Amino acid sequence: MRIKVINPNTTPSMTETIAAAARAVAAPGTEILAVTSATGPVSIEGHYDEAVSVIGLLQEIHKGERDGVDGYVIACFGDPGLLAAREIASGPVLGIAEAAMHAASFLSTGFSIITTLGRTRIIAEQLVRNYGMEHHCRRVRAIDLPVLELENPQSDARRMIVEECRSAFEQDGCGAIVLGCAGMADLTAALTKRFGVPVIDGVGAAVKMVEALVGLGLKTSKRGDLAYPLSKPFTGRLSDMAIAPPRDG
Ligand code: 2AL
Repeated sequence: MRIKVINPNTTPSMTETIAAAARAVAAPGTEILAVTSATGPVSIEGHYDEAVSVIGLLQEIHKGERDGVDGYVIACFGDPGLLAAREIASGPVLGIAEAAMHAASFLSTGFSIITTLGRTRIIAEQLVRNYGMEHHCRRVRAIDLPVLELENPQSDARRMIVEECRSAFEQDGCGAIVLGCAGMADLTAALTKRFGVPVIDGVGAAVKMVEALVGLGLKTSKRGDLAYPLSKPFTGRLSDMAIAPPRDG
């Protein structure tokens, strides 16, 4: 099967981190197509970044549908554009935040999330509520570091994440850690070994869950609000994103 993993920010080095995490867990018969959005912010750190990033993300889903991709992963912890992506995809589309939180809820009675900036912490708290995870998530924590600092070998990101994990175990009573940024995917193995608890990277979790759903023969429901968008003209710069009318027969 072919799973398209989309980094909705425009930083190719982060896509490499994401691709490595996806390929490390993919089954032998799974091909990972890892792509970087062609348009949008270099990192996604707020509502505005998310909103603008969704256009590039949806363009990649459109391409994926033309290429016959089996399923998708949105590799940004805000899960930007998740429901819009599901409207235009036939196969499953999973966000890394929802995949990681669901995985963590299977493995512990309470998890803490460690994300980048204070403002993305607030967005992650909203996701916790949207996904009905209030009873599973003990706390969302931030290291107060911009997303692209995770890509900077000179930054103190690793040490800060290790310290934040330690505080989470001491103060939150959590049994698992969810890494709250796609750019943290390469830390999973080292943190798991260091702390001896499940440390969940959403990229890997989402790839395995898409594999499972596709393996079960399941697709995105086209009944109700996830039905394909209505055909209508789009005007202005995004006119090519209009949905073509269904063909007869
Ligand atoms: C992210 C992420 O995963 N990629 C990005 O650009 N911003 N999310 C985050 N919470 O830091």
